[in-house]
Amino acid sequence: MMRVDQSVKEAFRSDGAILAEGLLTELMLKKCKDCFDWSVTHPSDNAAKIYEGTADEHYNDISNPDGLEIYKSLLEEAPFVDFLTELWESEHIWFLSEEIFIKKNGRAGRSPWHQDTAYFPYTGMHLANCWLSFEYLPKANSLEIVRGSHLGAQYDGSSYNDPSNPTKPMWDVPELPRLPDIEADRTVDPTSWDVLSWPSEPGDVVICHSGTLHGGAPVDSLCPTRNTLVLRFFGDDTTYRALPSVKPDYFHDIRDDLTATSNQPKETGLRDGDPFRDPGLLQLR
Ligand SMILES: O=C(O)CCC(=O)C(=O)O
Repeated sequence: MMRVDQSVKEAFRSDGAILAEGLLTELMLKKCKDCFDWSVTHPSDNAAKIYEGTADEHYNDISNPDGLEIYKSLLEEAPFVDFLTELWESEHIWFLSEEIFIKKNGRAGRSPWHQDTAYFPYTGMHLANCWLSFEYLPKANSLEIVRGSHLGAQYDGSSYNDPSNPTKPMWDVPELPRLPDIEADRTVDPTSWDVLSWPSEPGDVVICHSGTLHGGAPVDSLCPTRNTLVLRFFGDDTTYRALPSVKPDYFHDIRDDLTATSNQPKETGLRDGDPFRDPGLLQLR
């Protein structure tokens, strides 16, 4: 396994993203692919075509309750838990859920810039998306991350339903500022945002803090297909932060998927600032 030295820990803490090169052996990558294929052939109620009917249409599924045992077996063998334990120096590690993205035919454009912490009711330093694809991805087709953005403002989410309006607010409440139009800014000045991204080989894993502004990863004629598995984890330094109580303009309410993410403190017992814990979530360490 790649060594998690101080510079890697520091890079994750301050930049909010690292590339774990070669984290997965060929065998482990195959096991990840088997899980991914299971997800493709067993769509959950959350499965959706994002931007359906547009040139940017692509497939997504998240948090399949029937997949928990399958992903649990993978995570007991795969190096993610060991890696994150060292990266965060966290005593405990939990799994939040899996997500898959399929972009194909060289057509689907960018995933909009967003922070996952606008969709999930938690915050803290120990949040990670392990983002891995089963194809070689040039830098131009890889996930992009605004350096250090997990330490900055919490924006509203993207409603993810209009590719021509990527900052369309999901909650539209005064306490959450609308997402900045990062692509418009970059069109005017490509250096306006400090963006990290890496080309990646199968077996490499982009690990980003779930609160970073991240997006991009389009497919095009040079890189026509991307099959991506995202595994989300959290550690000790994670606290509950209630989402707005209004209904989101989003294709489903992620709070419905996870018992701990209910926004009803009287049901979960969780209040803002409480450690984000729930017996229903899979503890891996
Ligand atoms: O792969 C993508 O297109 C988006 C990934 C993403 O937003 C995430 O991992 O949270």
